[in-house]
Amino acid sequence: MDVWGRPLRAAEWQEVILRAEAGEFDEPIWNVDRGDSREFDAIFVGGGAGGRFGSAYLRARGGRQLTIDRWPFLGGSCPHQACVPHHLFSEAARELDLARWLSGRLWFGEFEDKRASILELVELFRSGRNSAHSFMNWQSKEQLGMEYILNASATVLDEHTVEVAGERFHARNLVLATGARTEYPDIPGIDLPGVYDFASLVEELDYEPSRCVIIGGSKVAIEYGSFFQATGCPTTIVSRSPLMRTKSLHHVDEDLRQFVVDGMRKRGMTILEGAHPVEIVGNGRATGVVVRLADGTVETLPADFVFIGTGERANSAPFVEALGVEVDERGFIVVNSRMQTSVPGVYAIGDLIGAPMEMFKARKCGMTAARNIMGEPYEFDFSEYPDFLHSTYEVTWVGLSEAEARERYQNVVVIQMPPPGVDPGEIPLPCAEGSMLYAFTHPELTGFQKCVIDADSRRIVGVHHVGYGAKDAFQYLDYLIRRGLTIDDMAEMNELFLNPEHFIQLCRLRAGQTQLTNL
Ligand code: KPC
Ligand code: COM
Repeated sequence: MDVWGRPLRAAEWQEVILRAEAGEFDEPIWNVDRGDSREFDAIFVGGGAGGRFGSAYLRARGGRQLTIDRWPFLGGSCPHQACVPHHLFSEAARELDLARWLSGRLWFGEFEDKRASILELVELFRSGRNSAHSFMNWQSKEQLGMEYILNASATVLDEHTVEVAGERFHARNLVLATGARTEYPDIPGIDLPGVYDFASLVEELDYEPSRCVIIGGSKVAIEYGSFFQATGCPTTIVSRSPLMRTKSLHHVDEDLRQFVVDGMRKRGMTILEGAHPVEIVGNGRATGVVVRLADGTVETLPADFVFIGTGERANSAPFVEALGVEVDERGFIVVNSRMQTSVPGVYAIGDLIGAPMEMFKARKCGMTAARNIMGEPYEFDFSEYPDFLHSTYEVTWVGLSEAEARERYQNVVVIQMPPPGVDPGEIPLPCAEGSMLYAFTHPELTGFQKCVIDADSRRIVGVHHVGYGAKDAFQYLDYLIRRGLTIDDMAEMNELFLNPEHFIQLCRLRAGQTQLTNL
């Protein structure tokens, strides 16, 4: 199907994508300017967030790109299997949490967890996701002027040549952007029906789970587990390391961690830390997971639904084979700060180069590759970044944890809510829009926040938040902290009361001090 020069409306795209997904046609969707004889500056293999943003940026810089994706849409796993469903499920978890705690009070009905269905929400997502897909195609074509080939796999032949449906395309550079997938642990029974990861969950779930065991303690494990539990599906997390204390999550403050993990337990989840999965048992479908607990005893946890949250590995094998690009032990492609691989002219971006598997990194890697390809030396260092996850809360943090700050600075001051030593059940703080109903009914559920300050320089070195509505602020706090934000700058900001993080006003209460003290 050739769409070049033919504007398609979003609704028409939806139709095309639905038909392609239903297997009604398997030819490529060609959006290539056959009349343009210029060489491509880059071919992006993979049109997810990294490939799409890199392509758009390169095009905006006056370059010529070609983006190829095996799916019939651009945007990749984000709108299809990853970020978008995760946020839908996390919002549901948060709504369900409120409905449970306030069951039978105010205008809330008696909470019936039979009405909260994992399957129904998965189906809601599955039937609605195409609207995001079609928008990606429309925007990329009509507004961003990108050239692309969809619904077709690309075979890399050498560092300048890619083959699609028997046709060869040449470019000055290649940008590899094929992402990652769940790494399944090697344990017996892992192939049984009833074992899912975040991708197969949205593609394949066809029954209502009634008891869940999650293997692994990643962000995905915490986020999906909190959702399953909130629907009334009793959920157990089996994790080797303590939750949120893994190498892949840095700068997690211990008090924040405890608030989050205690909160999950308070909502009925079982969290087995230091536990190892031994085997998934079942006949026809999983019926349980055998685990070795921290104390060495072996137990079978019943489950008709097993969810893998152990982390991801790269989709890099074809590139190793075709180009010999250097990879690390999990198959992630090794790049420098310009996204250049070990093979000249070949770049790699996004999840394919490893953690963090976050949107800002994917998109900015794409931009970084594009700028370098277009002749502008540009580096991207993503060793420090604002981070977040969901339980039934939004959990956000940036900068140093309190413990890290104390190792680095002699004179650390902490501003915290609830203040240390105050029983969270005794004061309804922090509270703000999003937690007001808890503040007046369940004060201990309102959240947690901490601001860490180097008292000598007066600079804010870390901020940590559990609650609702503050995530957005952390994008800007990251920027400000990099530029030396102090407690005095914070005291001058104009808060929009009741602001979800109380950092501005709490800093103002102390900023008058020459010698800063805790609050
Ligand atoms: C609702 C309520 O109790 C006021 S919240 C005041 C928080 S702060 O300004 O951060 O001390
Ligand atoms: C967002 C996908 S769902 S992308 O980053 O805009 O390509």
